[in-house]
Amino acid sequence: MGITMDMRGFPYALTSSSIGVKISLFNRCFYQCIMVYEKLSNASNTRMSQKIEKPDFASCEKAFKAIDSDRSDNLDLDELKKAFELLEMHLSKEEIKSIVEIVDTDGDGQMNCKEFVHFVYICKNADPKDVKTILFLAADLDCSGTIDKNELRMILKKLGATVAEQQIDDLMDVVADNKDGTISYEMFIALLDKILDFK
Ligand SMILES: [Ca+2]
Ligand SMILES: [Ca+2]
Repeated sequence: MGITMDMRGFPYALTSSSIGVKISLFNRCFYQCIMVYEKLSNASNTRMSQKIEKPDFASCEKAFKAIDSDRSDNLDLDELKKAFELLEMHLSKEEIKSIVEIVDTDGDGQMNCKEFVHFVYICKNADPKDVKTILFLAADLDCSGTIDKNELRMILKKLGATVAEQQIDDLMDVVADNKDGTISYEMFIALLDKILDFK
C-alpha cells in the first residue's frame, strides 16, 4: 500500500460501527446491478487495475428516456422496477429505494438523468466483490475519478456519519493528495481501510 496517514483528530463519528452496516447495504444494493451490467456489456469488472471509465452520456440519456415512461424527466420506483425486471433483476421496492438513495443527490426520491448517469458509472466501473471501490464510485458524484470536499461531505452523510464542517476541513488536509486539492482513488481506499480497521 505504502500510503501513510496522520489520523490525529480523526473524527470519532467515522469509526462508529453503524458505518459497517451501511457499507454492507451499499454492497447488497449494487451487487445485482453490477452483475447484470457485466452480462449486458459482455465485460468482466476486474477493472480497478485499469483506468476508471466515464459513462457514455449519449447512451445513458437514451436508456433514461426509454425507462422514463411518463416523461417526467425523473425515474420513479415503479419505472425502475419495470426496467430492472426487463433485465431479469427481481429487486424489491425497498431494494430499489436503497439504490436510488445512494445516487439521489437532490434528495427527491427519484433518479434524474444526471443521477442515472452516476448510477451507470458505478455499475460500469465497480467490481461486485469490492465494496470499497463501490463506495469510491458512489462518492464520485460528477464521475470525475477523484473525490472533492463536497463529495466527501455527501458520502459521509450517506454513510450516516455526522461530521462537523471543521472536521471535514481537517480530514481534507490529511487525505487530499491531488494537485487540485481532491482525493485520489488510492487515498480514498486507504482512508476506508483506516475507518474499517479502527476499533
Ligand atoms: Ca433525485
Ligand atoms: Ca468527483
